[in-house]
Amino acid sequence: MTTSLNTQFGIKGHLGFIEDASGLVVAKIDNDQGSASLCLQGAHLMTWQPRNQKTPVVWLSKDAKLAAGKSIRGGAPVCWPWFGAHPVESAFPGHGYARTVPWRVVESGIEPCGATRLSLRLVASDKTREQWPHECNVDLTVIVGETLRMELTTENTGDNDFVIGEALHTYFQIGDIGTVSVSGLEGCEYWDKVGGSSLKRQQGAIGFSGETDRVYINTAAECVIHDEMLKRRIHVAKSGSLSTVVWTPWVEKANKMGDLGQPDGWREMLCVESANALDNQVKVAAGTRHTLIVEYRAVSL
Ligand code: TA6
Repeated sequence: MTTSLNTQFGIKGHLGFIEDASGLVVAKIDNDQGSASLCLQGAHLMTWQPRNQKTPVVWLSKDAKLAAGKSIRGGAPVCWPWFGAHPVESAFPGHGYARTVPWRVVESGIEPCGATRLSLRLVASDKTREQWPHECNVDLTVIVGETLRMELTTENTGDNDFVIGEALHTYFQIGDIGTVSVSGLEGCEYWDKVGGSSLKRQQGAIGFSGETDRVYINTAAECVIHDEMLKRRIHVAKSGSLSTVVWTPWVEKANKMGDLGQPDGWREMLCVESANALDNQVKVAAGTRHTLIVEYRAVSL
């Protein structure tokens, strides 16, 4: 499997494919601007570290395991075609099925700036159609360099409009959750999912002292993670997205989840997710396409 992938899409000095012990295929990207890894199942970017950073920018749990049909803890999970629990079918997987099914490589190349480009398409099946009966193409393009750009495109190739929820549910590596803050969402309304669900408005920058699980709505704003310990800022720019989800599980939920790297791996991660969720779900009219784009940049202080 990887031989044909390397023949067709491999790029010397940029991109190669390996088979993991789990049997899943992983794309390894390594160029003079940065490195990344991406599991073809779920088009799941797992790691990213630009050359100008001593510490990875995208976090992957020490407990992360690759297994067929299972989500991977960390990286940038693709949540699609719904965000959170399915609105009707409680048996359907949380955050949709896209991150646990096969995707196939459709293109690779080198950008004019020298970054590595890789594009994948979700492989529809009887199983996926049981959960999502609409004809569509779902593509993810990642561009790995000094910045990380990801483009998630939904093309409605059917005759009927449909509505999706989606997110690039990215885990960022931080020094310690107690010494970071997030700016950019000041004044935005958000659904606070801790202890029920209530609509609130953000006052000032976001600091963390407990479980935080918020869906900020109606915002296209760029966010910045200010990290005192790692002496850097991480810029989270986006387009085609009107929701931003900010999440840290804190200690109790982290211990229940059990896969964030014991004893306190949860302290070194923070999710800032670019999404279209809740009030911001997207109608994709028949014959049209919608793209959610993120671009991450780490700046040392
Ligand atoms: O985006 C935040 C969130 O919805 C949290 O409520 C938590 O469930 C997190 O996603 C992780 O979800 P997962 O399905 O990946 O375990």
